[in-house]
Amino acid sequence: MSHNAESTAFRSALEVIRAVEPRVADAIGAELADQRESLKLIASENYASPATLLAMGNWFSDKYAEGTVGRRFYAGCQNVDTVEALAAEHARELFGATHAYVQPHSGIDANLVAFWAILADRVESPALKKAQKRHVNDLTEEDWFALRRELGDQRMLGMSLDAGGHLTHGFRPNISGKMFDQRSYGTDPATGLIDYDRVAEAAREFRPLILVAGYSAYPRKVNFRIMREIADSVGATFMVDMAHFAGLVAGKVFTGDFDPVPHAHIVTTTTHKSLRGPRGGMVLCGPELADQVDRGCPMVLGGPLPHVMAAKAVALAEARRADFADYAQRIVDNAQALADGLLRRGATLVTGGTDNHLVLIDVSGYGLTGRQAEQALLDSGIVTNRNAVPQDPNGAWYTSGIRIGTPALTTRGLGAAEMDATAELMHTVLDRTSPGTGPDGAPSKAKYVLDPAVAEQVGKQAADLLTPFPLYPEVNLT
Ligand code: DSN
Repeated sequence: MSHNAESTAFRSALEVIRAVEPRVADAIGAELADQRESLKLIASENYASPATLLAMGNWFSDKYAEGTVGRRFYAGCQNVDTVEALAAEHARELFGATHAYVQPHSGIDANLVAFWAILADRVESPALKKAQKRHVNDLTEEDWFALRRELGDQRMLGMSLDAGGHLTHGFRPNISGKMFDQRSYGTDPATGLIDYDRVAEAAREFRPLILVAGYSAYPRKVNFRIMREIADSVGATFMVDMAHFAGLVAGKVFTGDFDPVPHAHIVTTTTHKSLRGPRGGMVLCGPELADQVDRGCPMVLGGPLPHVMAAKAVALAEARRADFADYAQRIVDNAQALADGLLRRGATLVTGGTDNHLVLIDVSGYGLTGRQAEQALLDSGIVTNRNAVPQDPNGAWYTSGIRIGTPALTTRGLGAAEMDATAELMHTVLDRTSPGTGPDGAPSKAKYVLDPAVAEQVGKQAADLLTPFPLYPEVNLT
């Protein structure tokens, strides 16, 4: 049987891997099979192109390249320079940014780079100035205490976790929660929307060094022009984490007040969510912060991953093509079709709908916790994740919400009709699931009851829905 280039590439790669550790080759093949069969609604996941995936599996992985393009701490980085410069150029052009730093390994890393750049730029710290000029051995214990004192009580204002903010915006389980004195802004309890007057009030009271905008579970656009005005009014640096919606910015669905790049002092992102690139992070900024951002490695990052930067260059080149704008628009159209379908069937949605790539269902309307709903949906072949809703009575572990998103299914080619069918399947499962009890008969937030015949039937329908939209149709491993 003759194969196209993609099939040949992946088949050959698996053959080479199988000769060394067949279980790894099997797991890679199984992962493709599982992804092909799942109705994947995880809002932060996507499917990178074969070109992007292949750009990561090569000898760039062998290279150390601390430093920046043309200024490395290792010899022989000329080819790494080529791919890093290309990725940065594509990022600048795509987002209209002055400076792009493409080394961060993840979103957390990108945020750490940004936090440190802002601290180093903004905080009047004689100890920091000294520490940056002198060798560590020349610093006294008193210098170190001063450094911690001077940097240690800086303030950050970000979106609260239950309103859809992210852990890395100053919350306890993340280092940012130890670095900063953090306060949160929530959403209006009646509408679920950001109340910009309340954000301005919180900023006036708290006087943060950094105002952070960005979310992982807020289903609406954010007006970054207003947020910048708020930041300016209190002298804060305005940072946007666009990890979730970078693809919508790249595809020019979010423009004007809703495009963070012209409004923020610094923008961070991951590259693997709606942007559909390899797993990684990135920072965009103006000239004021560029020097500090470029010190990300070794300040907070380990050695750059040149193979991932190569893949970032490929994915960003793809995102600059005209068809990416069409893809980005379809992500939002699909999310709205899914939201409408759920609403019509009686579901409660946080904010009553969506204008981005994600929908947050308040499953307490079905009498369930997020944990029960997530598992019942998974039993039925629908992959989602549970998420807190604003003022969630069930906390961050059990939650009362299910977050769903459309970047992945849109990549497969599903459209509005399939979103309505998906809404029907989800509603059927949620409607037919009831809370279970623990071994002692007491109500449980984790146990649930769902007739296995319903789960099986929905699973079959979910699989049928995917059949006309094969994942990676260009890759045949058999
Ligand atoms: N884990 C990502 C998400 O699912 O939103 C964000 O870090």
